[in-house]
This record gives sequence, structure tokens and C-alpha cells, in this order.
Amino acid sequence: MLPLEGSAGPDPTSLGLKEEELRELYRLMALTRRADLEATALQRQGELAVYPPLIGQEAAQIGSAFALEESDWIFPSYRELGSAVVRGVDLVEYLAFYRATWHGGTYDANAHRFGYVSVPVASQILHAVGYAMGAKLDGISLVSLVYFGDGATSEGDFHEGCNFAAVFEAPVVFFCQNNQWAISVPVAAQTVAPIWRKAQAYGFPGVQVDGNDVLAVYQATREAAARARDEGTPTLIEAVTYRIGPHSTADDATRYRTADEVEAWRGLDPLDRYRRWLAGTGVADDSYFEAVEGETRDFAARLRAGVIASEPRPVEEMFEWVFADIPPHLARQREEALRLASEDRKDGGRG
Ligand SMILES: Cc1ncc(C[n+]2csc(CCOP(=O)(O)OP(=O)(O)O)c2C)c(N)n1
Ligand SMILES: [Mg+2]
Repeated sequence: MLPLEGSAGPDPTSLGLKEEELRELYRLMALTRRADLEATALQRQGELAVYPPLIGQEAAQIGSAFALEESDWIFPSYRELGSAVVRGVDLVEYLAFYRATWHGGTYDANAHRFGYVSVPVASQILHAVGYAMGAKLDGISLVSLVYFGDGATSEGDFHEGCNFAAVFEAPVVFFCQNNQWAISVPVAAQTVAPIWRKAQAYGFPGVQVDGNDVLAVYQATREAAARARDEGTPTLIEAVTYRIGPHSTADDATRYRTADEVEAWRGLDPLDRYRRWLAGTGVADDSYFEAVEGETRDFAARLRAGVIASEPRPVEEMFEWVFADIPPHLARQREEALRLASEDRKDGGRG
């Protein structure tokens, strides 16, 4: 849809997007790019324990999240900081997970209809399908979109989720970001058939889309969400993209892939491509891009200050929200943890 070069391309009116929405897509991608780089830097400086960069996947995340209604739910894996930006999740609260101060993040998932960071590969697929089935039983109209990677399609959870969604006509959009790698395993060693075609076995549509083209991703997700909402038909979207960064800040990607491969994908950078299109069609001009640039700087500065200032959570929270009535063995452990924490505070953490 978006041309690789130049300004010819889609008629935005065919997507039903207003000009300010076309500009907003760019703004959200630019904020995400900047926040992602900042989070990577914060990890290098010891402020985060680990961080999985999403650089290169901005169009896949922003285009898809933007295509949903506010009342729709998103179930992320661990790499969807960009979709969190679309949902207005406070990134300091999102990064609490990566600062290792809380499970999944401290934001209010219900308020943002944005689930918690989920690291066990593909586990969030079951949460998304279950949520969609529950909403359907309750007579609530919504779409449940779940993000996962190419590697996640090798997990049983993916296949179980697809089958349940199909059989129970659950309103799910399965959104696979095929970023070509599952840590050091290339997609060719992961699976033989193209990912989008796996949908056929479950009896619902599978779509492959250029994941570095924000408008194409938007369109594919919009159509999939409409099918889910109106007909209870799930869709599997395979967004073909690339993980420009390492798997996480704990990974050295130069050990298993070539610089040429990374460079080739850098040439398809989703922000550059969309910016050229916006400028070429006159939907946005230099003054707009400069204003966005200024906003991204402030956004990153606030993120940085917020993360550095954020304290560990109270120890007792570790024992909350699992049992309505805490069992005796956990109550004992809670007492012990509180006692140790208070002794630790008294001796200034010297142990
Ligand atoms: C069940 C499970 N097995 C293994 C891991 C270790 N692990 C973390 S991410 C990952 C690769 C996932 O690749 P993919 O699904 O393509 O997502 P990407 O990281 O590329 O976004 C693995 C094996 C895990 N977190 N959970
Ligand atoms: Mg992957």
C-alpha cells in the first residue's frame, strides 16, 4: 500500500481516516521510537533490569492498536510498548515490570483495556481468547486483539487459542508480528508453512500484511476487527516486519545474524517511509515534524525522570491479588518477608 519510495500511494479517504488521524499515526510512531530508545538507554545505565526493544516494529504496533475501538481489549506480549502508547498507558508504570519492581506493570489494565506484560511465550493468547469468550457470554460487544511473535506460533497455546476462538466464534484478532527471529532461531527454522496460512486449518481468515506499512496494518486490522465484532469470526494477521534491535538488552544479535540483513531492513524503516508519504501528499509539513520532534524529546525526558524516581513497591503487595483469603503458609511467608524488609531498612540495606 505505502510505496517504498516517493509519494504515490493510497487514497487516505479509502481508509476512512481524517488528515489529523493520518498525522496522529506518525506522532504515535515517533513517540514510541523515542521512548523505546530511551528505555534501551535506561537499561544500559542500570535503571531497568532488562528491556526488549521494538525498534522497527512501530508500524505493526501503532497501525493495529489504532484500528481498534477504545472499548476493545489488547493483550500484549513483552514487546508492545508502542501499543501501550496508543492506549495512553503511563510508560513509567509500564516499565515497572522491566525495572523489576512489579509483575506486569502497575497501570490499571481495566482502565486502558490493555493487559499486563506477559513473558511466557504465547500465554497471553489464551487470556485473549478466554476474555473474548467471556464477553460473548455476557453479551458485551468487543474485540480482543492479542499480540505474539513468529516463535509463539510453535507453542500449543497458539493452536489451542485458534481452535477455541473458531469453535466458539469468539471475537478475537490474532496479531502475529513476524519479526523474522525468535531470539536466535530464524523463522525458517521455526515453521514450514507461512504463518498466515495456518488460519485455514482452524476455519477462519488468515491475512499477510506488510508490517512496516502503518496504513496497510491499519486497514487489515480494521477489517479483522469488524469481522470479529459483527460476525464472531476470528482472523489471523501476519504482519511481516523485522526486529532491528537485539531480542532484549541481554542478547547479542551479531552472534547469529548478519549486518547486511539488518541494513536491508533498515532501508524499510516504517517511520521514514510514512514520513515521506505524509510529506509527499502534503498531509504533514516540516513544521509538523519539528513539533513532533520537540514533543518526543519532552516525552522521553519525563519518562526518564519518572523511571529513575520510581521506588520499589511495598513488600506486602507480593502476596496480594491471588487469593481472596490468604492461605496459612503464604501468611507465614508474608510475615517473614515483612520482618526481613523492616530489618533491612533498619540497617540501611547493608544486610
Ligand atoms: C514458554 C516460554 N518458552 C521460552 C521462553 C524464552 N523466550 C522468551 S522470548 C522467546 C522467543 C519468542 O520469539 P517470538 O515469539 O518470535 O517473539 P519476539 O521475541 O520475536 O517478539 C523465547 C524462546 C519463554 N519466555 N516462554
Ligand atoms: Mg519473533
